[in-house]
Amino acid sequence: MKELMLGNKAVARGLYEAGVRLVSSYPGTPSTEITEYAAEYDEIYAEWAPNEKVALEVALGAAVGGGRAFCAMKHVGLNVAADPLFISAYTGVNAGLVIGVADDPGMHSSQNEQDSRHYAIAAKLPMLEPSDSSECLEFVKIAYDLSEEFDTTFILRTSTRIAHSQSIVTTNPRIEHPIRDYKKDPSKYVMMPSNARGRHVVVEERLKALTDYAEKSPLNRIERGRDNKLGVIVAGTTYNYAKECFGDSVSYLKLGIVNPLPPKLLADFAASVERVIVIEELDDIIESYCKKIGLKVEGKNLLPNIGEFSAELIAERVLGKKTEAISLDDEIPVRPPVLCPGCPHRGTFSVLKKLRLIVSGDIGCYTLGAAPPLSTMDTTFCMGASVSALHGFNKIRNEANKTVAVIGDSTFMHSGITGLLNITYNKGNATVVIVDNSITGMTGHQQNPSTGYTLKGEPAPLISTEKICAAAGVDPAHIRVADPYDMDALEQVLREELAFDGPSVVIARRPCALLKYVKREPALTVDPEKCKSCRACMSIGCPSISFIDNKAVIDPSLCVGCRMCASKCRFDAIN
Ligand SMILES: Cc1ncc(C[n+]2csc(CCOP(=O)(O)OP(=O)(O)O)c2C)c(N)n1
Repeated sequence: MKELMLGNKAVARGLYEAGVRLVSSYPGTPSTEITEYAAEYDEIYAEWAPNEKVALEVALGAAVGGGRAFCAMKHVGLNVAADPLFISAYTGVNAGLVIGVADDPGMHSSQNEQDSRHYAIAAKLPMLEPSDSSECLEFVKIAYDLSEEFDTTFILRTSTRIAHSQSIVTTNPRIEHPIRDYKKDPSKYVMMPSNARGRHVVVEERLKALTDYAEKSPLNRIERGRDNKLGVIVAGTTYNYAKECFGDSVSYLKLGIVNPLPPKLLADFAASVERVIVIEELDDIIESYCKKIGLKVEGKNLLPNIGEFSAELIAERVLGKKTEAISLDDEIPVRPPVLCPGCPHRGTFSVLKKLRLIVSGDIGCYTLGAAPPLSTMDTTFCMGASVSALHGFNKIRNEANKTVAVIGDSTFMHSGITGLLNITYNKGNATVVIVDNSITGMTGHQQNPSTGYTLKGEPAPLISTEKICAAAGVDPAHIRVADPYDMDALEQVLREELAFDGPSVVIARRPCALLKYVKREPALTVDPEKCKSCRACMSIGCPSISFIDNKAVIDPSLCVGCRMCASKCRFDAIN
């Protein structure tokens, strides 16, 4: 059957057709929907793990146990999963294991621009890169067969454009693969020096065999152009951009296998055209490899290693052609991301701002507390870092009564717990604010260990954040829960815990206003007679409040009646 399909959905369809039995992932844009779509198939056991390292270890265990397994993550997730990633190259798999990693050139929703191909090279693992949804589906199936043939983890690299664009795919029935035999084999699966030495040899030999495969694989193909003046080497998104820019006027070497690269194929292609340009987003990996093997190619002398490409960019940089950008009649106002109306994080950040605290931030919806008018975040590094970095900051500056860490419920489960252990163990003095909106909000409402539901929507044991904090060594008297809508009460609790000389946790708990079960209250209105135009209501940065004719106005289509603005109004004008 033919179907128009999102890249991420096509990857999930590929998992289904390839007979995958287990998917374990941690969400991260733009990879999240792969796992959500995979969970819709009854034949696939799918789960959210608390972080990417756990997810990959679960998938590796399943593959070694004999069932085809998969694990999805965004590029920075691969940093978290790097330890099992590298080791899986040594152990090999048994049943097929594929890791889907989605890069985000242009940083549509990421804290950095990172080229995951470096990981494939460093871990000596094969990596495939599809150019559209159809290839997403097909490459997944091929990856499983090759994973079993070469006994290795495969990485499927996508990017935002591939993950979140739609194109036609042809679907086929699922092919079941019986659970493979598991044989105890410590020399292969117990990675200690004496065994690992032998396995390193296997890794190197396998890489050579994969290179031979890449030389003749149909995943790497040449499309001949009208003449032999220009040849471009492309992979993933850049194939589409180059096609749109050059049509059939140039020759293409389209690489579906981006690691290992095929030296002979590259050399033959380069020899068949007068000029070769490598068109690759982010780093100059293919270009450097070509140069290393003595080929004369161009690439980053013309094209940037920052941001996303487009057909227009390539036309401009390679052909010197300026393309008129399509302009719309209306001017579209800039819409920076903001906390939603009714977001409980708004109450927390209003209080933190009032207390003028130094805030060690983290990654989630609450990172938007850094944006004006709240502007209440000093640092944001990576998931979990708020807690550990605060400990370091406090050890140096000794100002624990002026500093807090802010971390979401999912992020706390992901990697905040170990930071808290570190504080208590090392006799730190720090106040950690867990902004618990009972969901993984940032990536679109995924369940996590603290929400009481699994990925498949089944009830699950509700892991108590309070008990984890207590088990991590925080005195239960200093694990406090407050409602962020009640800003006065939250302020009081925070003041008390900041004054305490020792580790403390404040859980600002209220479910995300967008959760289906959260009742929306009637929209509030402003009495223009009572409004004194003091703009105190604007200080919380709610997008449903604006000023018209110097009076506050509330947009009833946005307001959820949370009353946080009303509690800021000294003139009782909002009701
Ligand atoms: C290592 C890593 N994995 C995944 C992500 C994607 N991501 C960003 S924030 C976040 C979790 C946010 O959930 P939570 O901590 O509950 O805060 P909320 O967004 O609900 O406020 C995720 C999964 C990331 N940035 N880094």
